Amino acid sequence: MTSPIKAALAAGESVGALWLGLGNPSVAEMAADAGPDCVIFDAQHGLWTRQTLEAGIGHVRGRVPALVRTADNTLNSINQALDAGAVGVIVPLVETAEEAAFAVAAAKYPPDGNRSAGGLRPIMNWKPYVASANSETLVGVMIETKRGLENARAIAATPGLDLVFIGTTDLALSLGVFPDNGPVHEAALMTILAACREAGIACGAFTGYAPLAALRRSHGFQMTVVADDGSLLHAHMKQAVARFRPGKPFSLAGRTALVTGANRGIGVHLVQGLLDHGVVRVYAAARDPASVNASDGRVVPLALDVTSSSQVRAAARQCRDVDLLINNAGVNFNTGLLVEGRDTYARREMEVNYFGTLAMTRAFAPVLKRNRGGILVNMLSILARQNLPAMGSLCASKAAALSLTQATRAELAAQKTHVVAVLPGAVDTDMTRDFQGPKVAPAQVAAEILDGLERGLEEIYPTEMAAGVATGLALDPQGTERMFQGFLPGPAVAARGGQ
Ligand code: 3PY
Ligand code: MG
Repeated sequence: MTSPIKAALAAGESVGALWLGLGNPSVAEMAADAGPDCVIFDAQHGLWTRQTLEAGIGHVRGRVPALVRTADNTLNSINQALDAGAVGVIVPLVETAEEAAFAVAAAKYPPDGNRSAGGLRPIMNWKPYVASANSETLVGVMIETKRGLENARAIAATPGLDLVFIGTTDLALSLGVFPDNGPVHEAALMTILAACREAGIACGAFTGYAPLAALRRSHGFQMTVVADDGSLLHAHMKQAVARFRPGKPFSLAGRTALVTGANRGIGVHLVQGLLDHGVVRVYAAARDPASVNASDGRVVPLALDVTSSSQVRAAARQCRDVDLLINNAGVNFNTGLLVEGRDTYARREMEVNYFGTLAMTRAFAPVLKRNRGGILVNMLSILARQNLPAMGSLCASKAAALSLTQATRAELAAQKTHVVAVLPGAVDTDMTRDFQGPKVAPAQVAAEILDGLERGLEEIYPTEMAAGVATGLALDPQGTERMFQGFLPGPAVAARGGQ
């Protein structure tokens, strides 16, 4: 038995653990497949039985080092974890040097300690196992109480101890600073870290998610937890349910809508869809109102360039009955950010997609307020959430507009305006002429948008592509970014634009 974890910690390296509490051996196998430095089976708060722990460790053994956070500081708990094949134990709630010495002794065979001989896995490889177990088994104790903190130096100096692992949540509870933690908690962590440094042993801290684990690593904590199975599953389940669950349903019938960019692309179909849903009027805005199809008497063509503040103000004065504003006008020059001589394109995209949306929002917020809050819809793109470098500046402008949408939702909540972000994938319009991948007909996208509006969604992801990317971003944001990086063509595609 070798313990690369013990060696790594002794060499001053940092390790990131996956924490397993669900008690499911198959989840342990998935955790090992993810390739962490080690996995920690939580036998204190986790759902492991002796049988499932034995099976779980069997699934990961030989691939990833398995540690067990024991149920408690007893001979039995520590022995059973090691008998199951763990390369080390982390013993909870240790408060004194005597308790730490008890844990060390329980993890070592005589004459060094009082571990009892037995267990299927040790016996399978009996003589070599016993010969190396005492020196290679990692023994860690958890400091996670005020009393443990007070005794940190004595605990860390316990002979045979390899690691102090801080139970950050219990420590916060014990110090009376849960859940905000703050400076008292931070100082306690640093005190324990310093005690471990003085004693020449490793110090770890429970973190629970990767960015915090990386931060703690930078502080010198050598063992952190990058994720735990229960929280991962629960968080993803919750957000999946929330994404699908409708909000307060809205009826489109009887509304007065204003759609910008109404003469082409999705805009044309939004206007038609709204008419089909029974709106009483649609102001169909375009820079050239003659280009708008006004064959239905409810369509009112409106001359509007969203980058012209005077035209935007005039529209808000004229269209005082609007209770559904769809900021659909947009421009895409299909250009990478660093393409020589394309600076004006990036500015133009910001002007239309971001500042145009902002101007319309400002001008129409009072109109919507007068009309019982109404609905404000911003046509963004899934590329607002993930940059596609081939059209890098378009994505930056859409990301800015998404951020604007979030702020708007908060600012207009008091006047009961329902603010919606629409984030479609590739739609078959003039703007995507150069895009070779699968594109969805704008009529279908418009129908998907109107369905989402009626269901009261705050974020609508039309097209299967957008739904897939949104899921990829939730599950694996870095993998999604790398995938999009791969779509960058050699020479920049020809520039095209249009509002
Ligand atoms: C704590 O934070 O208290 C722990 O024991 C980690 O699970
Ligand atoms: Mg704890």
